[in-house]
Amino acid sequence: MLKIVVATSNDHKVQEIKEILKNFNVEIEKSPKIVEEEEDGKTFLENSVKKAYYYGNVLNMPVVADDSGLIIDYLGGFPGVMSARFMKEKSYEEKMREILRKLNGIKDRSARFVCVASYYDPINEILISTEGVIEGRIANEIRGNGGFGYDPIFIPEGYNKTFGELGEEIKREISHRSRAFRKLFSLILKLKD
Ligand code: ITT
Repeated sequence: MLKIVVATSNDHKVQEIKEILKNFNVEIEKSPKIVEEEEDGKTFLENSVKKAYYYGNVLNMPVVADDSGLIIDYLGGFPGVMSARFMKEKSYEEKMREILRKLNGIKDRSARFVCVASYYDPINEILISTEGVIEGRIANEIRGNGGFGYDPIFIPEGYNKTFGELGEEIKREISHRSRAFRKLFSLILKLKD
């Protein structure tokens, strides 16, 4: 079975990626804690590749990394690549309240979650990146406590409930992360054939 380390410090991501890849015959492990380079890229792709390179080269083994975030059209794409760093010292409850405040009375609530997943194998010098997107809108209030991060204010297209209310199974079916990682692993497993 193929063993791959996930280059992240976010336990929620590891858990989601493990579940997403259940049927792929791969073993997913969380990376050991190593001090990470700053995520200062301007795009999800730049940050995702940076994480994969950094961890892959330090650990000298194949790794996958994910850079993701919430894009809100009315706010010009904010928080976007800043999703984790925006109001860094504050709780997600406070970050979500601030976003809801910025959108107070605004009709255009369109938004999307984006995930760029990267695989880097330093031994064979292989780099693959894939993108997954889930379109949706920002709710009028915080709803549900499932998932993590901004899940309680994001309503995916085709539903009337937030990711915080919909539960793991539905999120796993349709999320930006599952779309990116399913594509990534179909490509990785083709390489291994
Ligand atoms: P690593 O860099 O260590 O992987 P991180 O949490 O800092 O962990 P990112 O830099 O990719 O990860 O930031 C992504 C942020 O975007 C994350 O902290 C959430 O705030 C938000 N986000 C991404 N995917 C999400 C999801 O599925 N549900 C809710 N919020 C999400």
